[in-house]
Formats: sequence, structure tokens, C-alpha cells
Amino acid sequence: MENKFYITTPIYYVNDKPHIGHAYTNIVADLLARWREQQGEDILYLTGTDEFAQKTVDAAKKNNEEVHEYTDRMASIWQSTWEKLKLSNSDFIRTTEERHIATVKDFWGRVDAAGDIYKGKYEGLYCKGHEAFMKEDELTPDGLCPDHKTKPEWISEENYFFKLSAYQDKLLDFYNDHPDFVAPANRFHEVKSFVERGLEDISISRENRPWGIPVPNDPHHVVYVWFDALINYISAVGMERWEEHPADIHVMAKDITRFHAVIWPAMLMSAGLPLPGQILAHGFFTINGTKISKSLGNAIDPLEIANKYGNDALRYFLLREIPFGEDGDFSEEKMKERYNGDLANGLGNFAARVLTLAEKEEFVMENGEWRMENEFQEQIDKMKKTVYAKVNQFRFHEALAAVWEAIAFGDKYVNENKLWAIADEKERRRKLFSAVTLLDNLAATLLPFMPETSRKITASIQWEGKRLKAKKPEILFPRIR
Ligand code: ME8
Repeated sequence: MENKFYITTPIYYVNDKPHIGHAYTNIVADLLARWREQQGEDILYLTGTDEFAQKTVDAAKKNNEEVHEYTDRMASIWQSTWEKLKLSNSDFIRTTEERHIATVKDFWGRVDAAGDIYKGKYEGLYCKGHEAFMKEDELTPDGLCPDHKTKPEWISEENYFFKLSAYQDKLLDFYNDHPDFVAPANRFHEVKSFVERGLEDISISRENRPWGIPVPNDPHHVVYVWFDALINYISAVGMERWEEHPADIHVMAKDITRFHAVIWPAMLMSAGLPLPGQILAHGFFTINGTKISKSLGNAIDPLEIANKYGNDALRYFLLREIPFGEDGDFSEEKMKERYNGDLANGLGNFAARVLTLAEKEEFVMENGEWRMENEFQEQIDKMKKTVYAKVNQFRFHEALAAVWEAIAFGDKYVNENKLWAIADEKERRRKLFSAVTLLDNLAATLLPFMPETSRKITASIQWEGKRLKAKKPEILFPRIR
């Protein structure tokens, strides 16, 4: 149990349902979880919902629902989305759960005992969209939040503060000692220069709010939603397990890297708890070139795409099309192009051709050996080596490109050698056996990327002692017009 590889996604606000950007984060975490599982590790993969935001209350009101009813309904939409996409998360945490509330209180007590919490007056601008305070120079000339296009609220109230400023040097030392703490490297650079510019203490409570976790011993205040949210990563596994083995990887987009790479480590240092292994940040998606936004009504529902193209095709597209870490654009046109090109004509066609030919053959080991064409063995070794290196560098698009290079090799080989027309039985079988073995290895390599497809292919290739039996699978990717 203690040695389980622990990977997390952000916990999402429930004022809306999941869109393609959220699905991307959870698919990346799913890929890494399955990848590590394939390397023989036990996995703990956590996702969930962040329910104590002030905007949750607004959204419930707008829907004429009690806030509890609203959060229950929305949390189940998030949960069932991940189930329908067949993601492998082993837990789903809601911040309204008792296990979380108790952990937040415990955590607050530790930070307080360390002398890092004090009461003060807060005056400033608060953007509900970000659930964060903003500085005037961060706003547009007419005083709006540049991301949410709304006017931040002027707040003047008594708050508890966390002495973030006391952690500047400790954070910089930690970053120095852990050169891979934030990936990709350009994001780490941004984080470091932010901290080098100096840190201010942050407000960690709100006064007289009806919704939130009460501050221990001061029920007039609730814990600020970000302070509470970050602690979810501990709540899910328990304080003891976190002390023994904190999260290995927190996956997210670049919008919330600062919270995870600056505030969260400082909170943990204050509470005397170990820090996570790595903060992994991807870029931001646009849809047909524009920002995903509720007001524009352009948010793409990942389930709609998955229903039309299949879960694996959605995974493939997102992982293949966008270099990890960079911003990317989702368009259905490009999705369809990749689907018909890479999947229907590429992998699907190759698998169908090879297995249809192989179905008619008898493959039997000779003198205790399977005879392979050298070229195939070389392709398989090269593909595996590249994929291993690329996934470890989070260059998923290049890992997939290496798999598709092997498919192209196989396709070309089948054509050039006219495998269907070789008269010599021994030669024909050896060549076809090589092609089936390539396909089998493709399927194994693709398991973390496209689990359903991988299993379908593997199920069509049965090794039975000294025999190999192949059968034609159902059509993997029916062409879509
Ligand atoms: O920030 N492109 O929740 P959130 C790519 N509750 N990814 C996107 C995206 C886009 N256009 N839009 C959203 C919060 N995401 C807090 C987190 S964690 C302790 C608390 C994904 O619902 C991406 O993973 O606003 C981003 O980091 C996250 O959703 C923000 O989710």
C-alpha cells in the first residue's frame, strides 16, 4: 500500500460540467497511471470536485437549488463523465466529504501551531471567476479581470493570513535541490522568477460566508477555498500515508501551477509535511481558435466526442495532436482527419489486413524457436525504446509518432512483399508471423494510450504454447464521414 505510485488531477469547480480541457488533464493522468502500472507499480489515481467556492453558491442560486443538492448533482456529473470515459481513477474526492473537512481542520491546526497564521484586515479586489484576489495592475484598463471579463468585487474584511513571505528562501532552496520539481522546464522558470520577485502573505479565510469549512475555533470565518482545496490531496489518502509517501505527480494546466508550486509547498513546509514529487503542467486548449468559455457557449463536451469517435480515438487525438505543455486547439475537423487517417486507415487497416491473412495460417514453433524477420525485430526494439524515453519526458505526441512509424513500416512491408501472394509456405508464414508479432507489440505499447483498442488486438492474437492463433477482429475504427 505505502509504495503505490500516487498521481492526482486538480479537483474541479462544480459550477459547470466537464469540457474537453478537463478531459485532457484526466486523460494525461490516466495515461501516466496506466504507464506506471505497466512498469509493475501499484497505482493510486485521484480526481474529484472542489465544492466550497463562492461561485458554487451563485450557480446553485441561479438554478434555484439548495447548494447541497446542487453540489451533489454536479459532483455526480463529474464522476460519471470519468466513468464513461473509462478512466482508471481509484478514488474521487469531494471537498464536502467529512474525510476532507477533518483533514483541513487538522492541517490548519498544524500551520497555526507553527506560528504561521495571524489575523489581519484584508482590503482588495476579489475575482470570483479565479476565486482569488487580484492586483489592480492585473486588470484591464477598464478594471475588469482579463480572463473572466467581470469586475472584481472590492472586499474589506477581517481575514486570517498565512505567512507565505517567510517561505521565499526555503522554496528557492527546495527548487534548487529538485531541478525537476515543475515540468516542463519553462513553467519552472516562471515559478522561480515569481518567487524571486518576493512573496506576500496571503489571506486564507473569508468572513461571514455561509458556505465553506469553518475555521477551527472561529466559526465566523470559513477557510479560503484554495487553502482548503489543495489539502484534498492529503484528505484522500490520510495524513499518515501522506507522511510516508506524498503524491508523486500533480497534473494540471498552467493556470494553477503557481498555487501548486508555490503556495502548496509552503503550506506543507509549515505543517511539517513532505512535499509532492512533481508538478506537471500542460497548456491551454482553445476551440477552433477561441478560448473555451461558458459565455461563448463553445465548450465541447468530451462525452459527445467519445460517443461519436470512441474513447480511445479521443485519447489518441488529444495525446497525438498537442505537444504536451503547449497550448493547443481542438477542432472536430482535425479530430475527424486524424481518426480517418491515423486510426481507420492506419492502425485499424493494418490490424485487419494482417489478422485476416494470418487467420488462414498455422503458426507453429520450430525446434523450440519462433523465426522472425530481423527487420521486424529491429522495428519493435526501436519503437519500444523510443516510446519509453518519450513518455518519461512527457513527450506523448512523439511516443505515438514512433508507434505510427512502426505501423507505416509494417504496412509498407506487407505491400512490397505481397504477403498474400507468397507461394512458399515457410516464407509466407515467417513473414506473416513477423507482422503479427509486430502488431502484438504495437498493442502492448499502446495499452496505456488506448486501452480498449489494445485489448481488442491482443484478444485476436492468442499464444497457445507452441502455437499462435490469429483471428480477424471486429472493425476497430469504422470510417466516419
Ligand atoms: O482551478 N485547457 O478548478 P477548475 C486545458 N478548483 N485545461 C483546462 C482548460 C483548458 N481550456 N480549462 C480547464 C480549479 N482546464 C481549482 C483547482 S486543485 C487543488 C483546485 C483544466 O475547475 C486544467 O487542468 O477551474 C486546469 O488546471 C483545471 O481544469 C482548472 O479547473
